[in-house]
Amino acid sequence: MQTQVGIVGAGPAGLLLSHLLARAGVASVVLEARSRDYALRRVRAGVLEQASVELLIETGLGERLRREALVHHGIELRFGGARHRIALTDLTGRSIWIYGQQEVVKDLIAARARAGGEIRFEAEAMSLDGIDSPRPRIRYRRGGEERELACDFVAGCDGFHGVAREAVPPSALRTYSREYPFAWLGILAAVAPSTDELIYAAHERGFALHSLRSPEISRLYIQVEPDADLADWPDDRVWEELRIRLACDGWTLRDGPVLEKSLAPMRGFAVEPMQHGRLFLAGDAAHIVPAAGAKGLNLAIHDVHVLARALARWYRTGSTNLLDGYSAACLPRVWRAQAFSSWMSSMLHRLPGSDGFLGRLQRAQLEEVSGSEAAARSLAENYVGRPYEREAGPGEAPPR
Ligand code: FAS
Ligand code: PHB
Repeated sequence: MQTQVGIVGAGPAGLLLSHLLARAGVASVVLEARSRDYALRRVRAGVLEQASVELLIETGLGERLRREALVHHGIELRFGGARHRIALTDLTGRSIWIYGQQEVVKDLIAARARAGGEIRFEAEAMSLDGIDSPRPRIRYRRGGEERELACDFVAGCDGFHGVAREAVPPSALRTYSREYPFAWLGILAAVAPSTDELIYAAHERGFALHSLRSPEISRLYIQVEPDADLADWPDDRVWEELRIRLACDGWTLRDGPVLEKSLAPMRGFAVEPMQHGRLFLAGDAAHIVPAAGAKGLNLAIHDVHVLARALARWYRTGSTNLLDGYSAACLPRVWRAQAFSSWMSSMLHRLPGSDGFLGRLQRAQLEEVSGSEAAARSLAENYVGRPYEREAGPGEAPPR
């Protein structure tokens, strides 16, 4: 089988890349190891930066997002039993949108289907060959058969545990990683959220986050040990821990049936460069950030925005300048998100030393960001995300 761009992974990165390429008249085939049902049901991100939403709306993916997403203009930091609002929009003029990653994936799969796009589910990529040649090939297994997809370029959008990154000779990649000494236990619950804005709580028993998906569905997280076992966390224990860590006067946490429960290790990871020969890595295949900054999905969207424009330029003009500059165009945003997510994680989580000197530093940091407009604005600017560096392409809106 052949195509122009072979895409490994039907997560938000791979699907959005296929969509953006199709809009530029570039053909692609997406290979996804898991089933369509799995891709549609996997619960992950929930916060979209303004630039992510603008790109989705601008490229024809806004119909349901506009109708169902919740626009938020602030978040709350909760510590010492008190509430501290960070007025995101007042401080930056920009907002965030609450719209589940599942919904983004659902919209993308529907849009690809409407456009006759090719997504092959239950097609696991086994290896990439010839990524240093003008005609790389993806060997994959589907229906018990070995098959091959030949293409001009390969986009590795197969997440942290994918095969694409492994195809790059280790000598050609620098890897940066950091394991955080905690994990997140997340639940999706069929109960109306007990808050109108996200609550990030720092508590002596550990971090907690009250997020949401809709007026009927809540999404909540607690910090647990890196080696925690879900079997030790029955629903009522999770709710009890959430009640304690989110407690403050005049506020009550509503609980309800738990629809989904999962554990996520927290790590920081990045590779440089994000490309090798005709292989380009995007999203979690190239970088992982701890979830406290709500940046992972947003970085994936920015990566494929840059990559789609670079590939479209190559097919239109033969110029490789944007392709050659792909990593340089993505890495500053990646490292800014790493720094912000690390800072949020260190300020809000219970860490070794939080009973001592470090704990006092964490509290001073929380008081600084809640008491100083300049510090609050810095948090807000990073949280809502900066506008994209953009050039006006044919038929595109002028730069913001
Ligand atoms: P993904 O991992 O989503 O997709 C990769 C796809 O590749 C998968 O479907 C996989 O099955 C497929 N694949 C893997 N190997 C393959 C192979 N060999 N062949 C074919 N297919 C293969 N980010 C935010 O911005 N905001 C948040 O609020 C947020 N919350 C999060 C909460 C949790 C608990 C977690 C774990 C992450 C969160 N993130 C958040 C980050 C998350 O959204 C990721 O950044 C996002 O899923 C990245 O998307 P992709 O790069 O497309 O990778
Ligand atoms: C979520 O809604 O899943 C979510 C929100 C904010 C985060 C992480 C996850 O920082």
